[in-house]
Amino acid sequence: MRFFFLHVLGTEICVVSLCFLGCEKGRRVGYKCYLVYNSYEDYAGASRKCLERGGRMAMPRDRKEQEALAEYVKAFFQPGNWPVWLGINDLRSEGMYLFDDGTRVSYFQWRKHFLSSQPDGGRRENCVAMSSDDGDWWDHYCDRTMNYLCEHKHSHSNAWGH
Ligand SMILES: [Ca+2]
Repeated sequence: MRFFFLHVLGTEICVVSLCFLGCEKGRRVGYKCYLVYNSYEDYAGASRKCLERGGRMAMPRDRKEQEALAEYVKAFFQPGNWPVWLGINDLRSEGMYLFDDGTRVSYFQWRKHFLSSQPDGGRRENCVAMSSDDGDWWDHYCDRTMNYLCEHKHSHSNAWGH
């Protein structure tokens, strides 16, 4: 009975803050929580779905966030290897990568390999996905559909940012 009460209380907190969902199921890193959505969307659809759920697309801003996100995604999909949308694109200007909120990307985790270094899609591929096995980034056609990552504010923090 006590457990049930706590569960109901948690649900009420979730409704008020619009952020608890990510932290109950996903991976907390600092002020934010990453959450995999295991359904197929193109980039624009993934962006819309994250906003509808009170979050936004995942935007790993530094090495610490990138490494935590990569570890979470690998554990979620293993032993498979799947691309997962991040909130990063160069739609506005080729080669200038912006997060989905319009801020500049300064930390990158492009795949570097002698056979296929990324990004390699030029003006054709302008949206970025993480591969689930190693966390490396690849540019893709934005209308490709794949699983996606949202980030949610940790409970009780009102603002995005560090
Ligand atoms: Ca591009």
